[in-house]
Amino acid sequence: MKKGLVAKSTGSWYTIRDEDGNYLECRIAGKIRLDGRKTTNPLVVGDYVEFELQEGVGIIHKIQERKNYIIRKSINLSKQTQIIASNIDQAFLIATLVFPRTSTGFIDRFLVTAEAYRIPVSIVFNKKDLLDEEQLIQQQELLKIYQSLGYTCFSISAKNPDDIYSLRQVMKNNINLFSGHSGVGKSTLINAIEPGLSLKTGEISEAHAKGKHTTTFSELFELSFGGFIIDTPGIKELGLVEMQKEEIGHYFPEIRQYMHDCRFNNCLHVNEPRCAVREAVEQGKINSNRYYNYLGILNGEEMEWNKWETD
Ligand SMILES: Nc1nc2c(ncn2[C@@H]2O[C@H](COP(=O)(O)OP(=O)(O)OP(=O)(O)O)[C@@H](O)[C@H]2O)c(=O)[nH]1
Ligand SMILES: [Mg+2]
Ligand SMILES: [Zn+2]
Repeated sequence: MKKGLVAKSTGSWYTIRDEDGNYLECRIAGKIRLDGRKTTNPLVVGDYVEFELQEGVGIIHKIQERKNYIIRKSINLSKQTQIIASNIDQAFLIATLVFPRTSTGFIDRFLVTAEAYRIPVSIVFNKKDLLDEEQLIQQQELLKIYQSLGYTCFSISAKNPDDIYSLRQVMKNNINLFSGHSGVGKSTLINAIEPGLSLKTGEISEAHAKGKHTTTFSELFELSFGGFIIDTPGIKELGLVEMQKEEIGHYFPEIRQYMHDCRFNNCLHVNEPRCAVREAVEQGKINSNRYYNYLGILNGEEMEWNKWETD
């Protein structure tokens, strides 16, 4: 049996990278055992599989247990869950203040999802070249907040070679995931990082200042300087999956820091008496926008400023 890594999945066919670096088209054997969860996609980019060749076609017999994954639920429609990618060393959340706008609600949901599997996240604020003075100040403030929580942040433009150089340095020899809304520049950045790839990129719609979902399948690419990068389709919304209410606070580093001083050990930090987290919010030790986003996640709601309307 040969071993390989899922580089692309288009439904019934999978592109597998074998251990020698060759790419092969494969299908799943009828009897493969996948975990019981109902996801739209049984095998995902980043999965390690075992397969055999039968007349030039690979047949996948086994999937190795996933070290981690990023999973989401569509909030509006079917509530089906989808695994975006697995076995990631680090995730890059590509965000933009304008064209399109990424809300902090979306950022915080992404961070929570990644924290749940201890996937390190860097936040990459892209399209710096499009910001006016006031927006630059806003962005600096966001950077300060997230850096103080321990997240690596970048403020970059895909057009600036020095910025691309700094991204290459941190990506080297890792399996890196790029995620974020449509149109934030994921594929553009990957093209700049690895110029040979020539990935398709799309315009931003003038009317809505939103992307047009140019990338339609996740795909893993080799980096010539070492490691891999996974480009993904833009996501509109990020419904959280497999999370208990009591867990959510653990995935906010600043709430985690104060929660042990709450009077009740099952405190959800909403309106319980002697809640150390609320106290920290009142004293300005916890950013109130982050706290509101926590409440939004806790209530399972998209709060007004979190809303990401469909195109
Ligand atoms: N001005 C400016 N434009 C950028 C920058 N980065 C990307 N763009 C533009 O933004 C548009 C969308 O870029 P894409 O790379 O297609 O975005 P994406 O995140 O891959 O979008 P999906 O594949 O739809 O998820 C393109 O017109 C890019 O040229 C940047 O730093 N500055
Ligand atoms: Mg793209
Ligand atoms: Zn509390």
